[in-house]
Amino acid sequence: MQTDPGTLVDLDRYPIQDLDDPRTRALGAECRATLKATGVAILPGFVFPTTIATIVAEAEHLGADSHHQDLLGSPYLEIPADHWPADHPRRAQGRSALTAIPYDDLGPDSPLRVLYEWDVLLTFIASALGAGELFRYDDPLGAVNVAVMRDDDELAWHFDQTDFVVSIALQSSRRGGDFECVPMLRTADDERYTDVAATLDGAQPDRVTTVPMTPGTLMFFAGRYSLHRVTPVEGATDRVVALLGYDTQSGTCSSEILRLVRYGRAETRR
Ligand SMILES: O=C(O)CCC(=O)C(=O)O
Ligand SMILES: [Fe+2]
Repeated sequence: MQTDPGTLVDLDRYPIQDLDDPRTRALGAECRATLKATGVAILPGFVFPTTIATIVAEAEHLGADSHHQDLLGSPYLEIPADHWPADHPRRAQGRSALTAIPYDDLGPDSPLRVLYEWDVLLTFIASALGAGELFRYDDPLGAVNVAVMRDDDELAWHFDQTDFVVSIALQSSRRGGDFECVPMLRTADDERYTDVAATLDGAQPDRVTTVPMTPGTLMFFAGRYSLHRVTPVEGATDRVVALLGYDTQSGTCSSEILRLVRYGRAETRR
C-alpha cells in the first residue's frame, strides 16, 4: 500500500494541507519575511523522527556504493574566465567532497520520494516562498537527492546557481559539518568581491553565521546571494541532508557536467 505522505510530517504543528488555516497563513508570512531579511527560514520538527530514521537508513545503505566526488572548484561553480586576475575570488579554489544519492536510486516507497512527489508539500513551499507557481525539477538524478558527508568530507564556500534551495536536515555529524553562511553577501547587481575575498580568507568571522540544522528541520535558503559552506565533518557519524529541487519554470534539469561530477553518471539507469 502506498504510504500516506501526511503521516510522515507533523501536520499538527504545521497544518500545510490547509493553506487557508490562519496558522498556515501566518507560517508562510513568517517564512517570507525571515527569508527576505536573513536569507534563511527554518521549520524545526517538520519531518517526524521515524520518517527521518527511514530516510537515513536508506541513504546510508545506498551511499555505501554511490559515487564520491572530491574536487576543487570556484565559489561561483564555474570554470573561471581567463581575464580574472590570479588572486580574484572568481579564481579561488575550494575543496568539495561528498557522496550524493540521486533521485532514481530512491526506492518507490522511500519516504523522501513520497514527500517530494506530494502536491501538498509543493503547494505549501510555493506559498511559503511567495514565488508564484513552483515546479519540481525535471531531473531524474538531481530533482531530489541526498548528500551524505562522511569524516573529512566538506563543501567549499560557494553561491548557488538557483534562487533558493529547499532542504531537510536528516542527521548531524558529531563534530564539524556546520552549515555556515554570510547572509545576502551579494545582490543581483553588486558582486561585492572584496567581501567575498575577505570571507574566503577568514577575515570577516563576525559576518559568518552557523545555521542550526537539527534533524527534521525543513529549510528554505536564498543560496544565490548568500555565500555558504559546510565545514569538514569529523568523526564516524555522517552528516546527511536531503535537497529538494524546485523552480518557477517547468522542465529544469541540472547540467550534464554537474550530474557527472555529483553522481558519477549523467543518465538515468531506469
Ligand atoms: O548540505 C548542505 O547543507 C548544503 C548543500 C549546498 O549548499 C548545496 O548543495 O549547494
Ligand atoms: Fe549551496
